[in-house]
Amino acid sequence: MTKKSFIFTLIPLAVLMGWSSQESLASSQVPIRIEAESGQLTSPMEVIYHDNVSGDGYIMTKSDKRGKATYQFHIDEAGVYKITAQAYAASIQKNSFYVKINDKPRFVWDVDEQHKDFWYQDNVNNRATGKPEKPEFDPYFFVLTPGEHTISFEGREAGTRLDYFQVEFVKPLETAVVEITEPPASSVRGIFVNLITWMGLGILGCVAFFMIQKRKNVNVAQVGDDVDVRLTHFEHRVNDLQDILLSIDERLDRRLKRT
Ligand SMILES: [Ca+2]
Ligand SMILES: [Ca+2]
Repeated sequence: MTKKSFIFTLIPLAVLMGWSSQESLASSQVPIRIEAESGQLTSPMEVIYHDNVSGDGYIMTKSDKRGKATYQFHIDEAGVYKITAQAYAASIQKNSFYVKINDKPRFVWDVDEQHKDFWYQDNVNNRATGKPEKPEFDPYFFVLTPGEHTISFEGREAGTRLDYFQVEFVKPLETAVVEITEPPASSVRGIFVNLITWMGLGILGCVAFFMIQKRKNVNVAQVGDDVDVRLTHFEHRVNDLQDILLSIDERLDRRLKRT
């Protein structure tokens, strides 16, 4: 793997691991705000018009795991981004969407159910291996390159409402690469700890190897001793048998002489 590909492998990995560094937005980076009702909708995701929401409309699906709203947006600068959204969760059974960014696998966004029954702006999270009340990645950070991008909100729990969302710049990609690929000073200590750990394991391995070899030698000696003992017993029995045969022979001789 080349250094470059290694770096670009690390970036999404770090993002998936929930890299959670928070920095203020650069002044040149204005969040891209998109009204939910402006998307390309697939039924039963639908627009509900209401005076008290942004743009006088929001979206929701009336059937679980059905319907979709898709949006395109343009990014000028490569970087790490997140999404904030104005959403409404009526209950814990009505507080989630599937979110899909470009061609990445879709993930579950759990709207904070603690703020149910009123509109609430929060970071879009990614439940992943977490729980609805404690998503694994919150906020969910991801990398975008300059150009056109697609995001879709798919129906998961009917009744979950989305008024608008914002794609927000977090930090430049170069900064993320440097931070991810250049270990901080504290990591040097980690390297030494790992080195000592591996040396310790190596020593333990050598000790275990020599103990096994020694045990093998002991086993050979024990087998040898055992063979010697058995040979001795065998010799004794042969001698006994020989004595018996000689005894029989003598008796026969004596009998024959009598006859
Ligand atoms: Ca839920
Ligand atoms: Ca709206």
